[in-house]
Amino acid sequence: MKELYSVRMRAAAGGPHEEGGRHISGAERLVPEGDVRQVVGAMLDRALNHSRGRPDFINLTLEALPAERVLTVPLLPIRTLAVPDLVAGRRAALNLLIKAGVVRCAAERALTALQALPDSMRGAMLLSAATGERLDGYGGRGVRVTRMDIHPASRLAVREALTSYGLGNNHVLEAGILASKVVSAPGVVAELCWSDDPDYVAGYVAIATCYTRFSYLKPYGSPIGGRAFFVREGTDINATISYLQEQPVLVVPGEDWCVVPEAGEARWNF
Ligand code: PML
Ligand code: MG
Repeated sequence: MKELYSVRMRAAAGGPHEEGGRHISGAERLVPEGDVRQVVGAMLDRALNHSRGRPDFINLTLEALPAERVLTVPLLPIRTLAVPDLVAGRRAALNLLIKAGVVRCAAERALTALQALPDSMRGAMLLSAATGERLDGYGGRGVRVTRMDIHPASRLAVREALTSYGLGNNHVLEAGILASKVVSAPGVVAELCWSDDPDYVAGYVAIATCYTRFSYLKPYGSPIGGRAFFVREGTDINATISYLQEQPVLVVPGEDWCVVPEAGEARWNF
């Protein structure tokens, strides 16, 4: 691969994000030149037909990146935990975060902070894994993870694997790619996310070894979702933020990558 293009889209209603517009949709791809035209078209369609509303501001950015700047990181295995409702989902997510090394009060603070958001953020909150204190200075915008994608040679096979488990929607693949980059960032212990799309109630916890989906993490119809990244004490926050926001990353499934078949709560012993 000679060169890759970072293609980024963000859409808002009521003006640009930076002038207080409401976030509608965002997308990230890292593709060879031959795919740029199709990817831009698909992003535009997506921005204009979103369940969060009709945008009146769309920013599309294209940036050529030399292949030698691009890092590869492993795609996390993806498993699903079927939970009966939101309360069970959040309890299981909390327990998994604690198992991963996030201190209970920090995990609880993150859940409270995500629930209390007045509206969705374009990016994520960076929180201390020890205390839950907010560490980034990006306010309502949050830290936006950019310049990542699945390796073009693996996209089709991974999509097919996900589709065979009923996970062929854009949410799972895109979130799996983003989370794989996030947990490869210096100092990041875990990520917690639930969707801002009103009709999508699933969410996940990602740690260094796995992406665990929970079938319910938010109420149906809610347009408020978000992401929290938990960072180890003593981490150089600026280095972490710059990796997340700037380092181009291609995610590659290893030989043992898989979609773990759905498991019941008892099996995972949460
Ligand atoms: C989003 O697409 O809005 C966030 C993704 C949430 C969960 C994705 C999944 O089903 O694994
Ligand atoms: Mg969304």
